[in-house]
Amino acid sequence: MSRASQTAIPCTLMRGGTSKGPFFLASDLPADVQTRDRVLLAAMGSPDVRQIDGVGGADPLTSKVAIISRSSRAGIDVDYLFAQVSVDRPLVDLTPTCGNMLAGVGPFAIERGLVAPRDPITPVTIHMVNTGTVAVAHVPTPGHEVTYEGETSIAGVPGAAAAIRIDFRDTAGSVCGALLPTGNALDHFDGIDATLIDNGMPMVVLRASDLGKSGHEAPAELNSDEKLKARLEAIRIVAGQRMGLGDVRLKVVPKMTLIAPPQAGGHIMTRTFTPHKCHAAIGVLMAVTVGTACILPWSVAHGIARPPDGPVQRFSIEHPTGEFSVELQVEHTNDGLKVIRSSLIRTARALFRGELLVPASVWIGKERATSTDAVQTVQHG
Ligand code: NQM
Repeated sequence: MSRASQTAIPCTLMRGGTSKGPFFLASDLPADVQTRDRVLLAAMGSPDVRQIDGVGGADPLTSKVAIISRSSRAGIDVDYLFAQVSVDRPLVDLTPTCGNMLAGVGPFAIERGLVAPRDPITPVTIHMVNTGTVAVAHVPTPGHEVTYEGETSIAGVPGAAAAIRIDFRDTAGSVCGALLPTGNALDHFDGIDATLIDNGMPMVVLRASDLGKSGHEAPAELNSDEKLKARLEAIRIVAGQRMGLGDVRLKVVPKMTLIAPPQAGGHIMTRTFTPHKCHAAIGVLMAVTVGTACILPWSVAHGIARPPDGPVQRFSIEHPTGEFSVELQVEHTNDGLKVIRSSLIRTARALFRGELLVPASVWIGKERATSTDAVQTVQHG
């Protein structure tokens, strides 16, 4: 009797913004969470610094998974669950969402038949399961077909592609429950000022100069500075507790950002850690959150950031490979400043469609009697 030694799972490998990873329909993965996470680890080849036995790219930015399903929520098209698969540990972190992988969700949902395409743009309303927040991605679909070709370049990705505008609403307190989880715009750790903030991503914003850095260093230089990384991690662990995130040693939040005065026409310079490695650019919701910190009166960015004026602020965040522009629509309320909408541009591209194979010893698979997707039925016994 034959027994298939691998289970085939329908999958699209996508670049979303400056991240990359497999996109799955939730219905194609195990319903049981532990089995699902074992499957994700096996799919990516984790834990292993090279991820040689899977499709992970041996970097946190390319060890990400998007799990998509049709939403049963009113006014929402699809649910997007993000999984950060650790490269070198048997760990899957569902705490934050990822705004870069989010850029691939709209095209994937349309191409997999979850959302009917319009002409020339299809708005896809996405519930980000990890944080309970909502984004609307405007996907170019001329002639009712997703197009990836276009003229838009984003820092950190060579070439140009079709622009996907993403609007966020209500991102304040996405994980921590409040924009300023400690109630303060400025906290202090061992003589260092910090702003602990969550406008879509829990983050600790620090002045680079307080850590003896210019904020203009190359990521490789910061990544090899073990003393700096140990100091950042010590701050992160205490900050995580204060932000209500509990013991964050195994979590990928809060992320850490060093800020410095801009030097290329932007409004702030950043070096962001995700959280243990310096990002080649900056994450999407990280950019929204850092931009928000920069316009808050009396945050750690006071006197460093040069925010524009007006109710709609186009905030340009400099990072190691260029800049990231975020449009922030702000309102001053009795409780302080409120960001009511943030918008930005990303690009995405489907890179590969097929079946991702995981050892049957990890998951034997299942029959999908009602699904019309191409499936390979695993032979039992
Ligand atoms: O902040 C990096 C990325 C991210 C997260 C990371 C992100 C976001 O650049 O929304 O996109 O935290 O690993 O993809």
